[in-house]
Amino acid sequence: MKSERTQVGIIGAGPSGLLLSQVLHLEGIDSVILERRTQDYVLGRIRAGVLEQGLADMLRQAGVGARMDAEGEVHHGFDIAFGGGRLHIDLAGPTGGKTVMIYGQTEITRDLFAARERMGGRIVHEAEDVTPHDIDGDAPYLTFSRNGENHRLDCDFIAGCDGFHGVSRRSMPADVLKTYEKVYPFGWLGVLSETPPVSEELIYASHDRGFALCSLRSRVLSRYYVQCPLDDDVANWPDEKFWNELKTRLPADAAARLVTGPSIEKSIAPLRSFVTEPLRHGRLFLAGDAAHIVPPTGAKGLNLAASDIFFLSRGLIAHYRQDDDRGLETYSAKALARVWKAERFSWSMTKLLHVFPEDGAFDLKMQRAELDYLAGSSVAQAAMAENYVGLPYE
Ligand code: RFL
Ligand code: PHB
Repeated sequence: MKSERTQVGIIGAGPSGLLLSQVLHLEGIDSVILERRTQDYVLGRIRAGVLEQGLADMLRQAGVGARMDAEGEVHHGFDIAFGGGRLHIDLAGPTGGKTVMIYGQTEITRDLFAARERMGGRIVHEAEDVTPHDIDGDAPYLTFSRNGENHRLDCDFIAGCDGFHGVSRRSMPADVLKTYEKVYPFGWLGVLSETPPVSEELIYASHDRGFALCSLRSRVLSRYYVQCPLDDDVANWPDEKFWNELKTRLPADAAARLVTGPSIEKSIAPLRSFVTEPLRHGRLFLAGDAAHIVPPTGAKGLNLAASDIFFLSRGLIAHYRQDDDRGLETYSAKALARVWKAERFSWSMTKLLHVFPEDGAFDLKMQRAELDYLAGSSVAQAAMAENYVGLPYE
């Protein structure tokens, strides 16, 4: 058994784990990341694209904001299309100038990997059977195997940043955890294509055939989604069929302008709301998708991972710098307070814009009344903008 020691053992090299490791490093705190996959695999996942200002600021402070600021796009609003018309939601006006940044999670991850490498950060890829031990005691450790060899990593704390299917959450005693979950009866079929985006800003479209979203990564890279049945398969969606379905669900002017092309990525993501409480047991802390999932409609998943890392890193820094454990003790409550508000927003956006197979005539009238109310109320639009740009970190 090969042994080593670090201050914070991090499971998972997604955005949560990488950002935590980077922030801690800048404060002189040592960490090791154990990741199950290869770097290429992690970078091949196409996920989030909308960053709140809080996340963008964290990346800048962590020294990984330069490419985002050069290549990302600042968006001041987005459109909601319904009933043949379009409603513009202004973000900056009602929020004192707050905006969102359009920059792909893949690029954030790439920037963080590069920074960690430059600064000599230790990331163990293809770490198998990662297992936390003695999280209740003062000397926790992780075991894993790599290339058939067994390893042990001793640490002061363990950060579970290993996503929804990771091992961290399962390592907490079952009688300590309480989970809350809602699974939606549909998924999102996403397509990435090297075509100019149909619109400068995002369009969220509510249509009788189901929801559709026009998003982008750059002026030459578009990201589109359509709501699809939960048990659907990408094999059922040749490009031609996808583009036709998307056009049907978009307002006529956008459909007419849409530039189509071969898809370079196509995948289906199920929609789920999920929260586990608490986020800490002993010396194991959960952060990001390991602890909570939101349906992507509110664009909050990655942003919640960032606020978790903000609270957790502050707690760890105060522990090592000032011998002050209050931040670690309040981590779970502080992070969860923000998580639940984003859960509410993501759930309400999902309810507002999707076709729910079980909905009757009354539910459809309620959904339409909600959209009409939003269209006629600057107060409702301001509330949507306030949530979309992201609620404060404290
Ligand atoms: P991740 O990204 O899942 O990373 C977890 C890492 O842990 C590794 N791992 C393990 N390593 C070692 N041992 C184990 N046993 C392990 N098990 C897992 C995994 O290989 C992986 O590398 O979680 P993290 O870091 O918490 O980041 C969360 C975000 O990825 C996620 O919340 C967002 O992508 C959600 N999301 C969006 N969020 C936004 O804020 N804005 C958006 O616009 C947005 N759009 C989206 C999204 C998610 C989507 N999908 C596919 C779920 C759009 C989509 C389609
Ligand atoms: C994306 O660009 O992938 C994206 C944008 C907005 C969302 C969800 C996903 O609400």
